[in-house]
Amino acid sequence: MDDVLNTSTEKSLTIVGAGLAGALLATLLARRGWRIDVYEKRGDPRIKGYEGGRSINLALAERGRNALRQANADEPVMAQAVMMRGRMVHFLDGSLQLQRYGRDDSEVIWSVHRGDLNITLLGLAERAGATLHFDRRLDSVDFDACTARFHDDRTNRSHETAFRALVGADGAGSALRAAMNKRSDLGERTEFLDHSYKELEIPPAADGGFRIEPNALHIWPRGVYMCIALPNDEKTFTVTLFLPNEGDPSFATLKSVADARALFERDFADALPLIPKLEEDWQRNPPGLLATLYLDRWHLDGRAVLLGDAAHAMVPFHGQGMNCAFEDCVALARKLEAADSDLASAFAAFEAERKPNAAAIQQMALENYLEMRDRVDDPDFLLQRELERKLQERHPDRFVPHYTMVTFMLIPYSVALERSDIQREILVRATQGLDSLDAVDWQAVDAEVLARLQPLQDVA
Ligand code: FAD
Ligand code: 8RB
Repeated sequence: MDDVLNTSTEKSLTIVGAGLAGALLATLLARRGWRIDVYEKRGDPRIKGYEGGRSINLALAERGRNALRQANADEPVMAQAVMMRGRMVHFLDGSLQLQRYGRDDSEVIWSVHRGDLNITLLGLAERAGATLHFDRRLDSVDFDACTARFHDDRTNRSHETAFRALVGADGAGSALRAAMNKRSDLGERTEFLDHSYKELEIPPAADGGFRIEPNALHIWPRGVYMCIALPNDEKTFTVTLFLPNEGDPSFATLKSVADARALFERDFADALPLIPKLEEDWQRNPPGLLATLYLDRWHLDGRAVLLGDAAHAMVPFHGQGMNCAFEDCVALARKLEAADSDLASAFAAFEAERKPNAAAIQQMALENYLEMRDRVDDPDFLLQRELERKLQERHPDRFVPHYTMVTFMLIPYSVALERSDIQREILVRATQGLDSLDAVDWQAVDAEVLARLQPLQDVA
């Protein structure tokens, strides 16, 4: 055995997965005096370079930044982040429209490089005192003996380790979840979306600059499908095409790269000349699957708990998977502090707090796909957005736009969902049959806001 823990009450935990949540949680807990071991199946990205080496970026929003601040990670991460002020909508005729996410540049999201972010967090975790074990893939768990077996895929050797409790931060395909399920049914259910995605790249311009507006999240909404592009600090953009699996056009009908090129010529004409390696990019990977993972239970008494994608993988359309995983880390660290040494009650309290919120953002992520691909160029939708802004001005403490509650505030996702549903009803009713805000019945709308939306207090 690699090492043996001699007490069962010591503040110690074994984290599986040194991805985004695993590295952040290790930092938060090690700083509070916990003995933390982290096991990661891949090699150390600080030595080998991040897997794949391609620029894959993520949108970081306020929930994620708030968690990073608690680990003193916000500053190093923000140093390389690219600001995205809003959606840059690319219409079929080539015209553009920037739809701001917030009121001003204090309400923006940030594009960050996944590899750099992970490397920053690993450095902080180590400096805080956590021990990182790379090339250690969780293989099996003996929950009676409290030992876990890890495999080194390079040497093909196994290593057994004793643990007090395991935290599963090992992503959507979690091996810990599989081990827990064997022991006791977690009520797992995966719902695949009938759409998948392909990643493509826009390289820098000839002069080394960005080829399109850097400070935006670009969207090419095309009804049933769409493309998006996020900027990287090395002046590239990662483009993602989201497309149905079946029907026309779909991944099933795009049988060759020539078919893919033809689709881009027809539907994404302004993007096509920006993607010189369309063919190579297209052929590199099969389409990526998109799914929502639901579990009835996230923990096995005081011996194991899941968080992040391992507990609640979601579709990407709200850009909140990482942000939510980071929020999980803060919540779990708090519950562990509060419950002192009683891990079972800390895990139970964590699950009780986070499960409804995870379910809420999972639902909102599914809903935002329709908005992004089909609504952002719709006159009714744009009028509702205009009214949303007006009502925010009229009732700043009560009427807060949906996107703002999810992206720029720390209120529970479940509260954001509940209030968004009410607000959508108000917006739809008040603009029904109108093509401008001139004829809005302000008295009626104001009365409905006052009656149905209590003042909102942010937890921040
Ligand atoms: P991960 O970051 O996936 O980390 C899991 C870690 O566990 C990995 O390091 C993995 O190697 C390791 N591991 C796996 N199995 C084992 C094992 N058996 N033993 C040991 N280690 C193991 N979210 C956003 O908020 N905004 C975005 O814009 C955004 N964009 C995304 C773009 C893409 C292309 C993808 C795929 C996801 C995106 N997400 C985004 C979602 C986000 O990446 C995830 O929600 C987030 O990474 C979850 O963190 P995690 O730590 O739970 O899992
Ligand atoms: N996973 C994002 C948003 C919301 C943007 C808006 C949407 C790509 C895979 Cl699809 C998507 C958003 O409403 O205007 N904020 O951040 C990130 C998104 O996709 C990421 C890059 C992505 N995630 C598998 C692919």
